[in-house]
Amino acid sequence: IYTEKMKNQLFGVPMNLGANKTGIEFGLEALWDNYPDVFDEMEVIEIERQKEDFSVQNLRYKNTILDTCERVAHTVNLAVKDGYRPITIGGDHSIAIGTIAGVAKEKNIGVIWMDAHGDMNTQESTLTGNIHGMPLALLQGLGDKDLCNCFYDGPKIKSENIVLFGVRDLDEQEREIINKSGVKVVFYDEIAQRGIDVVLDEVREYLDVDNLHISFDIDVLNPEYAPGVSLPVRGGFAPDDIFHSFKYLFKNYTITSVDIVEFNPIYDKNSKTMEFVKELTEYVKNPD
Ligand code: 5AB
Ligand code: MN
Ligand code: MN
Ligand code: MN
Repeated sequence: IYTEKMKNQLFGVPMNLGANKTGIEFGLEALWDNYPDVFDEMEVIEIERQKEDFSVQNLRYKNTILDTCERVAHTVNLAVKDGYRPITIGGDHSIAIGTIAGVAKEKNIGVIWMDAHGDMNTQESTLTGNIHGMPLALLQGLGDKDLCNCFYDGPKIKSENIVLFGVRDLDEQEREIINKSGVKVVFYDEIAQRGIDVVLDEVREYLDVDNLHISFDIDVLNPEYAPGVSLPVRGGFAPDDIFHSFKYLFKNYTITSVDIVEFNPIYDKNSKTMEFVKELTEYVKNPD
């Protein structure tokens, strides 16, 4: 399709407040230091700490995350309007509240959320209070009203246009929210059993949109290949599966925008994860 002809614009958001575990905030610097040629023209959207309201329950650092996501949405939105494909490197997954709002204001998009987790908690269901476990719910209008109304009021994505891909760890109440929402869930086990090509073809048939946003959480990989994440879950993809899937998606959709999130260099081993992030970013910048 036309995806290849789009110019890219690379953004970095060193957010870690959605995850409440140290390390993710150092990911961008590590990438920049090690691969200046790949990450050099990245525009960094800084975190500006806001006064938090500690009477608000289960939404840790809500005000700072909301402020950051508003600015991320604005910046990403301008890039889309100018005809670019924004590629946003995290940072924890809360930043997708901003990236997707920024794209969805201009374009009717589907979303493939590649993640070991569901990221569909609300402030009522969460066991941790960490907002990086909530962005996919918020983007559908489920959960905290202020966060739901980031950048513009109302839901950003229709539930029927969302596929959760590679999941292998859901919280109990989160599972109920997911089932009620109607989001399509493709568990990693099913992909392993039935084969990735069969499943990708089914996703293609199900997700009947032209424009697709890929929100990629590195923990969807098997931690053997990508130990550099905050919340590893056993099992999961090998890097080849991911490149194969990206190729398929780039061939079958117009990829409007991509997030690559949750790289935590503190837990990396032999730079495996960092190298993977570099290679995936290179692929997205120059898909074949
Ligand atoms: B990630 C957990 N479900 O809500 C929660 O890494 C984990 O962006 C969320 O996928 C994982 O805190 C968030 C236990
Ligand atoms: Mn995630
Ligand atoms: Mn995850
Ligand atoms: Mn194939």
